[in-house]
Amino acid sequence: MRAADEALIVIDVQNDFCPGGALAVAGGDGIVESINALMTEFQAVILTQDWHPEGHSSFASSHEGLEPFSVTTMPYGPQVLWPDHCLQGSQGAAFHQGLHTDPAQMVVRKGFNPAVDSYSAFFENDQTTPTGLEGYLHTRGIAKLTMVGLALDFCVNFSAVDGAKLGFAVSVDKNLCRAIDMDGSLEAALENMKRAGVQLNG
Ligand code: VGL
Ligand code: ZN
Repeated sequence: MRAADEALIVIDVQNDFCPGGALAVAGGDGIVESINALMTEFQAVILTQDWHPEGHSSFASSHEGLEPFSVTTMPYGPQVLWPDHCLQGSQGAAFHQGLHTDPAQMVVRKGFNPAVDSYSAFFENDQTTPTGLEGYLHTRGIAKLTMVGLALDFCVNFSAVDGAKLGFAVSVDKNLCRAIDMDGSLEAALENMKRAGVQLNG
């Protein structure tokens, strides 16, 4: 069993990020059993859930004439536009049915602000609006984070980098992640995490 100051953070293991989903990540469902096994080692388990309202500003469908996977400029900076995904309450937003959700003490929902996307478990994409996870972890006395899930180059990357910036010791188990990998995003994310002091395992 890991120490009491360690937490496992399982990022966005939801149907829409698995094969057959609206924003499928290749092999996304292939990590579920290993994540379940890893959960049994941790006293603290936290899940995140991408959770968008209809017409969310990160959806290409909300921007006349713009295609999914193109990049636009939001007031807070560049934003990739995605197919509609993880609609609040939908089957696509539900956790993969094989994922053990009972061991989790906390589920962090993110991306519910219609005007701002939220890749990171800690901050929305404006990089200032907190999700509350930092306070939750601090008040539980947690200092070390292991992150796994989907997608390695987006939500895992942003969560890991923010965690490290906040002073947590963050490691990412790459074997228990899968990437979208568009336009070199995976390579850039790995570099970004290394630079931020995130330990990359696997
Ligand atoms: C994610 C794109 C849009 C992710 C979420 O979980 O990595 N990627 N929303
Ligand atoms: Zn999303």
